[in-house]
Amino acid sequence: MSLSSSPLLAALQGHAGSRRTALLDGLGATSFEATARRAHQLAAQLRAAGLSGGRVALSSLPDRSWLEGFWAILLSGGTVVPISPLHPPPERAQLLRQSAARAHLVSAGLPGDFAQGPLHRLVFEQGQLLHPPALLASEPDPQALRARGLPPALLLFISGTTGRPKGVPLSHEQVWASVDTLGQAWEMSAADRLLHVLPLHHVHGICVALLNAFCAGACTELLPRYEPARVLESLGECSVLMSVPTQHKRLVDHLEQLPAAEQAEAATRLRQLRLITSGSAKLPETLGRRLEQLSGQYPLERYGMTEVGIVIGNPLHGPRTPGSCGRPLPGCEIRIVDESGTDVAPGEPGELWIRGASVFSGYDGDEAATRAAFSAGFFKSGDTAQWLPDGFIQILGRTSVDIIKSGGYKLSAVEIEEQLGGHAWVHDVAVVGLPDEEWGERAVAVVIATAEARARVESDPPAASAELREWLKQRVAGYQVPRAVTWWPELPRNAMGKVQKPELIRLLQA
Ligand code: MLC
Ligand code: AMP
Repeated sequence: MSLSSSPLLAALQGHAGSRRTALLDGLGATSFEATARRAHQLAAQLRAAGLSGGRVALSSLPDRSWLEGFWAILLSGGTVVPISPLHPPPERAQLLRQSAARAHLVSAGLPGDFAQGPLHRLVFEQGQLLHPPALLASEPDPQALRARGLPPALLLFISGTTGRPKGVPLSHEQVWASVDTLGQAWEMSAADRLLHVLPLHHVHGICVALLNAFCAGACTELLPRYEPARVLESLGECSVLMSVPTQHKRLVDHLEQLPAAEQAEAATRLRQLRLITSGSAKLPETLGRRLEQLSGQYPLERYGMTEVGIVIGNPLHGPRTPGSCGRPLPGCEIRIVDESGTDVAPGEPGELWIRGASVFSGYDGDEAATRAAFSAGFFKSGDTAQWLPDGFIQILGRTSVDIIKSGGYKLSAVEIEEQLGGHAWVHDVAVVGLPDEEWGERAVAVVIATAEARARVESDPPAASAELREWLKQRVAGYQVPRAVTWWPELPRNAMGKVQKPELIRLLQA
């Protein structure tokens, strides 16, 4: 496939002639026409700098610059590697190294010292590179690039069951399959305005929300951070709101404590929304009902994964099933199987397997992980699920205790343990997820102090916990820092010496 036959680029270009507002953010309103013009201009500058093809890291605040940079990298034949400003410098550096990005495209909206390091840094604003870059030395041969075909559109990083994040490359067709399926299922159109409240380094914020709205010709209002009062202010003019359950909870909590008159006014705004969706984590039915009470609709819950896009969803029209993430979306094949790979009967738990046009082809440079992730052409999700009546599906949990879903972010217990293991006071550590009303699950670290640190830790355990959390925050994004750190003399282990995490979870909840 070539640039000219990319369905994703065609869809981005679809409304390029329109002067209607495409993006609304702290910088003001930007039309589809201006967004396209800036993206093409920036792409020309990237090509002139020798960046035709290859991986380019992109960092921006959640504003229009993000989409301009994304589109420009695609137009120049490259792969976008979103690197979030939420990641502190050491984590950014690690992701940049692992991605093998050739350059780092950084929005001028970020601080001047952002992305300092060995990588070629290109600062841009309004579709222009601010300092014309020197030609990159290692420009790939254009003919070789053509022969290899179009590289992936996106490279996203996710936490896994090992100590290192996995790279998930998604081709132009895979991204488009995901965006297009949802656009149709949710009838997204130029008449819509999406309130965008999600981070732009994951599938939910990028594909489900931003690209979905933009490619449909809808206007997107981007909020810099999630604040319920600010969300309510914007709702009056919006038709679609997409959130993770933690955000829905914050909104409902906020609304329910407002004085009656204000609450009624806020509920009126919520009721103007034609669509409220929920995903990235299980929506508790009680929360869904509270939101329904206020908004007049039970949120449309859908299920997805970085590796597969969104593949299961409740209907836009007709009854939604609380507690279920819906039915397979058009073009997505779902199986729920037992340990031998045999389909289970409705009501029986099994692992959810997925096949479809939006499913990725394999982890970046990790053949072993790729082989382990597929069976009979299906991607093995690692989620346990069951069929309900009428072809609906219910997600029951994860098959691995080492994956924690906190506020919609996937956290790897092993990654966090390895990080914490680098602190001088930590002799041993186990991280587990506990059920939590606000976060869905909250990560808790149980630490055994080294002999040298024991006296200090025992003299003031809360202070020691705070210090360890603060130390970790310098190394990983705040959302990966366990909500609690507790000090124990030992961890429950089996005869082989392996930490018994289910037992640890039981002890922590006792
Ligand atoms: C923030 N914190 C978290 C956290 N988010 N801790 C645990 N889990 C999280 N998810 C920490 C902060 O670092 C801070 O730590 C404290 O909690 C309070 O922060 P806050 O300011 O209240 O949080 P906020 O910045 O408002 O973030 C909350 C949130 C955010 C819900 C808006 O977590 C979020 O954007 N979640 C969405 C994640 C997402 O998009 N996932 C999609 C993956 S794709 P301290 O120590 O300073 O107190 C996918 C596929 C699919 O899953 O199906 O969609
Ligand atoms: P990520 O790797 O960040 O893309 O997260 C994907 C994971 O989010 C899935 O494997 C599920 O565990 C979880 N998830 C997404 N949507 C839902 C949902 N509606 N209900 C339960 N879990 C969900």
